[in-house]
Amino acid sequence: MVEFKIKDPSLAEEGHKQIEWAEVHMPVLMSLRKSYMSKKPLKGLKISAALHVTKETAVLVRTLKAWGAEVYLAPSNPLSTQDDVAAALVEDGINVYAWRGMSTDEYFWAIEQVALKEPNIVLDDGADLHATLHDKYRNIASNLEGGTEETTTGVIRLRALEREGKLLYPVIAVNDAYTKYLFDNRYGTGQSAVDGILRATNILIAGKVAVVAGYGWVGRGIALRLRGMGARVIVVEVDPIRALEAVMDGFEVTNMKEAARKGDIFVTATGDKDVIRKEHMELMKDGAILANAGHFNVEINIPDLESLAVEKREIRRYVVEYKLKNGKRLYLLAEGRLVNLVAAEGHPSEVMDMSFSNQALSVMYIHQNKDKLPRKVLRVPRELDESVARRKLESMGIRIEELTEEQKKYLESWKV
Ligand code: ARJ
Repeated sequence: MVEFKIKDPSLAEEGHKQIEWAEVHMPVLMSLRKSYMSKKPLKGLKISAALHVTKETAVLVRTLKAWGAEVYLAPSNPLSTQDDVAAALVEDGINVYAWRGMSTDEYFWAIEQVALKEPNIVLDDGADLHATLHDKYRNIASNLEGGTEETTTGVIRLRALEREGKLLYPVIAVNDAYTKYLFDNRYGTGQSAVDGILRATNILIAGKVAVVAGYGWVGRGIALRLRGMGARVIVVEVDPIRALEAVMDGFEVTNMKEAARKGDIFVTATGDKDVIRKEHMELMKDGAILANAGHFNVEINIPDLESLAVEKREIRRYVVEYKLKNGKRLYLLAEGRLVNLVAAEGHPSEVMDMSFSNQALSVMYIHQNKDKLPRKVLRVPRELDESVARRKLESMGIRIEELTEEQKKYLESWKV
């Protein structure tokens, strides 16, 4: 019996078409699915996942099911679920508790549903599921073989758990695989954040002043793509090394107070809270647009925005106009949640292909090495990471060079 709570089961046909479209663009994950399908490496396992319910996530969870697992799926954000995909997954025998526009309480209810299934392995994006297990269901957590974590914010939270000596099972930081952050965080967010801003606003990027807060892999990607479309990009960063890198990459770098006066579009990608707050909002130009690409809706201080506003209305889907006491109008996109997943469809399938191949391989690795892995935050093994890159190149029809025996010897020798 499939358990579910979703928007509308009759959307399944539309969802299946979306999933098929994603499959066409996820050749690595599809080839992995096929390679291991007959062996059923996850047979008898219960897997609970809290991931954005998108067509790409569908390709991942269908792969886990094809490998023999029973899968329970909760969302990773109340506003990112693609309801047609959720319906298709239920039809495919995946237990889904997700619909677009759920409340915060309903969101945590969904997380609890999948936590309470006493899973063997958990997949998470942002660590709300890991945190719930550690906070409320320690018995269930102690019995887990292990878990994975998709994103930077989640890895940071799990490292905090580990530092306090409280991590109850091994977690593979999928985010930290090269074939994840170099592509998903940089080129994935670079494109999908711009996609979200454009679908929400339909503004012209060329000629605008765009302010990007945070020059990690996500911020780098967004700054790069906005510049590519003709924006003059200002980077705001707290880390001196990253700030210097942004300067030498050719961006203007300054603090938020200065940037606030100049920007037409603001995009936060720091992972921290209160990056844009009252004192900045008061300085902004009439018409400034605020968007967030970080995992949580805390980077733009929304209570500050509410307190400054005398009037508020939705002017377009996912665009809320705040009229301030000083007469200026600020526009908040996607309620300050991940603009790429709320106002667009998240990253394109081609990058999720690599991220989710790492997820699938990590799940298999955890199961094969259960009882052997330390209760720590672990990296994706280098061989798996490289195998994803190799399969991706192969799928693109690209050949790479090989070292000769002589070259290998040369690289292994220290002699003059
Ligand atoms: C599922 C997605 C998609 C998508 O890998 C990205 C990451 O690190 C998350 C931060 O919450 C979001 C996740 N992501 C981006 N695009 N997950 N389907 N299409």
